[in-house]
Amino acid sequence: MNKFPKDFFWGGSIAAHQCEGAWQEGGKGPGIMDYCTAGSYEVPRRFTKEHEEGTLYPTHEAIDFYHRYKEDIKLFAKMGFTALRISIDWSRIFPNGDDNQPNQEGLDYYKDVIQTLIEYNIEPIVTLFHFEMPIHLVRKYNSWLNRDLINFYLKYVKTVVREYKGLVKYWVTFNEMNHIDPQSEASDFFVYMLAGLTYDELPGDKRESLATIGYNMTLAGVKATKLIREIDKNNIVGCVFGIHPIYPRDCNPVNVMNAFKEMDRDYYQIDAMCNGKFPTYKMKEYEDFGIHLEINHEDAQAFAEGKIDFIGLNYYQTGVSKTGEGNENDEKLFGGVQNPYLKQSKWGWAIDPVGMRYLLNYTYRKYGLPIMITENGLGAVDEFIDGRINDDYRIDYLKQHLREMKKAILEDHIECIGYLMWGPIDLVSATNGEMKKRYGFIYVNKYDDGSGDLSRIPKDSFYWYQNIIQIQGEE
Ligand code: BGP
Repeated sequence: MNKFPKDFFWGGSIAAHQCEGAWQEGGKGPGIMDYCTAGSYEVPRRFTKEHEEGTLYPTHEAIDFYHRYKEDIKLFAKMGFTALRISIDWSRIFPNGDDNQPNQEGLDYYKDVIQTLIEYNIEPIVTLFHFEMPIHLVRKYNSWLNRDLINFYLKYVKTVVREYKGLVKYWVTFNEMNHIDPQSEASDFFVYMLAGLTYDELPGDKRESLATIGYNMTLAGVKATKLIREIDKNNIVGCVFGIHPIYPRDCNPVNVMNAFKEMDRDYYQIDAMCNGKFPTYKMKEYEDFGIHLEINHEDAQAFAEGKIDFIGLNYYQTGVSKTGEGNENDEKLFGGVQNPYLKQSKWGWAIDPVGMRYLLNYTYRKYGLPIMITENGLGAVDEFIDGRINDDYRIDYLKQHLREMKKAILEDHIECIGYLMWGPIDLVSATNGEMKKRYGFIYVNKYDDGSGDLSRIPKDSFYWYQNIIQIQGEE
């Protein structure tokens, strides 16, 4: 018996701003991602407060999921998906964020998406914040630096969770808020994705600003968790973290320790959400930097009452510790220095299937909570040859990751409840803002110069995944 568990979720993950388009339709307000320029591996995308005509293509049109979701969901169903993780764009529900009334058209749109999924027996797993928020909340209130944001977020959460009561059971409060950390040099990219601000725009002491944003988002997360369960006790609430495990560069104990600390930095919010308390070690670390955050009685209670039910992990790569002895001249990559044992994707991401097993073990043994792989996939350049997209490299990547995940479940007894492949349909890359980097089982005829008729074409991996789901991953 070499199958995945019977009720295991098989599916994929997408995010509103990367696929919907229709940025000014259906009563939607301008969101932070509507102000990102297109970019590429060579030219990083920029974030602009003003509308720069012609440079903002990616999220404005994306792959037009807004109008084509029925066709796309039908294709997911054809592959046999039992779950799809979508996100709700906050700015479709409250166009400015501080509006008195929600936008009914936005609520109706997502209701129809959700109902379509249910018709095909696909469990909707709904993320409430995947780098999407009304830009007005940044301009008028200074984003998550202001505690008022927590109340605006909770109002939005209450509205949608009530609206979809009985339809949606699995909720995710935030996607990858862990990328804000005062200890690391946060890139413009993550500060913008999470708070709509560039690093330079952070006021005063940068570390203090980052700590405040991280704290306020975590607090919003635990408060939302409690609220979602109060609205319906059958709701199951999680939070998604993007973690790439960090390996030590060698067995020098100093380097091993450094690697551990670098990796563990990504866990303080998971600690807060699983242990019922904002971690004391984090507060003390802040104090070491001269940062004083106040946890009042009400906050402490919110942490105690807002523990999550499952952990979502986005896994793409591992890194090698950037710090440590003998590390001075190494090339710096996204995840640290280059690992000589691993190949990399065209975008420099280390391909490491065993790293996924390691991450599952590490996280499960810390908290004992069910884990869902909420993102994993390979960004690659796909080509049509003789009317067909042969993406064996993607099949190979996914196959190897599934094998390691299976070992984690069947041999290590980790409670992993689902595998949601990232970008089951080609969509706009979050980091680079380009279409060239494709993840999908389904090709979308859309290119970075704006051309393409948006038609959808199954790649070879489409049929491979269809079979894997059918045989429950048995090999
Ligand atoms: C994760 C994000 C996703 C997705 C993915 C791949 O961090 O949650 O939104 O984009 O990374 O990244 P990219 O699209 O840049 O290749």
